[in-house]
Amino acid sequence: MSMTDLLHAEDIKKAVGAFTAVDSFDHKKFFQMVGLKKKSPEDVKKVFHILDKDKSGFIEEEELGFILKGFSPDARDLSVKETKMLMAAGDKDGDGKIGADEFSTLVAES
Ligand SMILES: [Ca+2]
Repeated sequence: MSMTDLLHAEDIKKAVGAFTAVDSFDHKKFFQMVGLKKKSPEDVKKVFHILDKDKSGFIEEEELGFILKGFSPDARDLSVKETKMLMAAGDKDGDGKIGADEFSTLVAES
């Protein structure tokens, strides 16, 4: 399963392209633009599992920094500031990582 099996390549390109400037990342706009917000809960879970590179069941801070690359290999890494802000938004139970349910909530809130 790759990201383009779930989301339109053109939407991914536009969404990644909208946040090329460092510290411009807005996850709510990004999840809308990339088409994730419109996807079924099952598909959102599939996207989560793609982003969970080491298959630990969580998106840890390091993986979160590479989240854009999970959508498009040539995308930039998030800055430390962007990564911390996204973690703060997504990590509802404060364990320092984002689980599948937390990811679904983050997308639903977008
Ligand atoms: Ca992980």
